[in-house]
Amino acid sequence: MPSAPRNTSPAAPGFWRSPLRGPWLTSVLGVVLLAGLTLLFVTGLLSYAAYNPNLSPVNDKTPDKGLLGFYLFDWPTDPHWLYRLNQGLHVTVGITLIPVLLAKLWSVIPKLFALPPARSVGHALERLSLLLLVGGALFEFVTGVLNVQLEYLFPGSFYPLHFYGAWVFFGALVAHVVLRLPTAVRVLREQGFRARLRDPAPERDEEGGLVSPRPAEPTVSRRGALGMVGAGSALLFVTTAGQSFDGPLRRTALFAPHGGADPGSGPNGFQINKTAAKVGVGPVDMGKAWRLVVEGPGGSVRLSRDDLMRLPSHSAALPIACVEGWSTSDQWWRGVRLRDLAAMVGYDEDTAPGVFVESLQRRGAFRKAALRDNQVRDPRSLLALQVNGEELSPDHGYPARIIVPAAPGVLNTKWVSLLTFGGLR
Ligand SMILES: Nc1nc2c(c(=O)[nH]1)N[C@H]1C(S)=C(S)[C@@H](COP(=O)(O)O)O[C@H]1N2
Ligand SMILES: [Mo]
Repeated sequence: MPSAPRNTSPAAPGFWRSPLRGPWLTSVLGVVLLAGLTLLFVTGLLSYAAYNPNLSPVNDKTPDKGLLGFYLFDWPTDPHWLYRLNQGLHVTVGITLIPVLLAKLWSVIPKLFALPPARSVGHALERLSLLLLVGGALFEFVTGVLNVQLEYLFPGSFYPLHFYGAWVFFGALVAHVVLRLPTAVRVLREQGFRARLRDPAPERDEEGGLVSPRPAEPTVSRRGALGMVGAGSALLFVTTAGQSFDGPLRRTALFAPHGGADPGSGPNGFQINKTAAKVGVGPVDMGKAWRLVVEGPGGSVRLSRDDLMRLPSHSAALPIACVEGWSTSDQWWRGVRLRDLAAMVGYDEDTAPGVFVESLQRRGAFRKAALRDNQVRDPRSLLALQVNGEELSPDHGYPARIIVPAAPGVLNTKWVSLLTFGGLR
C-alpha cells in the first residue's frame, strides 16, 4: 500500500484543519457564484457586441473569433442607457464578487492539492476542467480589474484576452455545474441554510474530501465567516457602485477609475477619460485651421467649425459610459446629426450607411471607430459641438466629438477630423 502523505504536506487531508470546510459552505458560495458569474458572462458578451466587432477592421480586436462570434447582433440605440446599465453591472458585480470567489477557492483548497493527480480517466478530466475553471476565473478577474484600474494596461490585447478567456472559463463552468450542481442542491436541501449556519459542529465527512479528518477548534462561526465574505463584498460594492453616477456619489467610488484629470465643475464638469494633453492634442490642432472632412460616394466636403455651427443643430441627452464601468448621467449635447452629414455626401437620411470616424489625435488608442447604420440613422446621434449649453472643452473633444445613444464610450470619438460614410465591411 502506498504510504499516505503526512500531515505536513498540503496533499494530505489532515493538513487542512478548518472546521468550516465542507460541502455546505462550498455549496452556498457556489450557488452565489453561479448566479453572479452567469451575469458577468452574459453582460460581458453583450458588452463585446456593443463594440460593433463585426465592423472590421477598425473595431474588431478578435478577427479569429470565428464561431465564438455566432451570437453577435446589431447593438440597438434604445434605451439610450443600455450600455451604461450593462457595463455598470458587469464591472460593479465583478468587483463585488471578488471576496466570494476567494472564499470559494479557500473552501475547496484541499482538493486542489490532492494527490495522486488523477485516479482514473474521468477523474483526470474533472481535474483538468477544474484547472480551466480556477485558472479561467482568476485570469478573467485579474485582466478585468487591471483594465479598470490601470486604464487599459494592454489596450489592443485586452479584448481578445478577456473575450477568449471568458469562453474557456464559461465552458469549464458549465462542465463543473453539470457535475456538481446536483450535489450542491442536495447538500443545501438536506442541511438547510439557517440550520447549518447556526450549527458550530464540523460537517459529516462525505465522499467529497472537503471536511477535515482532524478539524481544529473553530475560531469563527459559520455565520461569522459568511458575514465576513458578505461584508467584504458590501464594502467593495459601496466603494464601486458610485462610478455609475455624477456628483457626490462618484466620489464614493474609491476603486473606480477617476479618469485623466479632475473634470472640475460647470457644464463640462463630468468625467474625462483621456485629456487632450495626455494624447498629444494641442491648441493648434483645435484652432482656426481645423476642418472636418466628410466623405462619401457623393464626394467630399470640408467644413470649418463656423460652417458646422451654421448647419441645423439638434440636442440629445445622453451619457458617456465606458467599458471600465464608470458612466456619467445624461448630458445635454448639441450639434449636427450624423444622418444630416451623411446626406451632404449623397445619402438619404433613412438609408444612411455606417461611418468610419477618425480623430485628429495622432497617437494612442481609440483614435478611430466605426459606427453602424442604425447608429448613424438615429436622430440623437450627433457630431456634438456643445455640451450642457457651452462649447465642448478641449478635454471633452473640442472642436467636435461623436455622441451616440447606448454606445460604449470608446465609440464616442473626440477631436473628430474625418467622417467616411459607407465603405465599411
Ligand atoms: N480621440 C479619442 N476619442 C476618445 C477617446 C480617446 O482616447 N481618443 N477615449 C474614448 C473613451 S474610451 C471614452 S470612455 C470616452 C470618454 O469621453 P470623455 O473623456 O469626454 O468623458 O471618449 C472616447 N473617445
Ligand atoms: Mo472608455
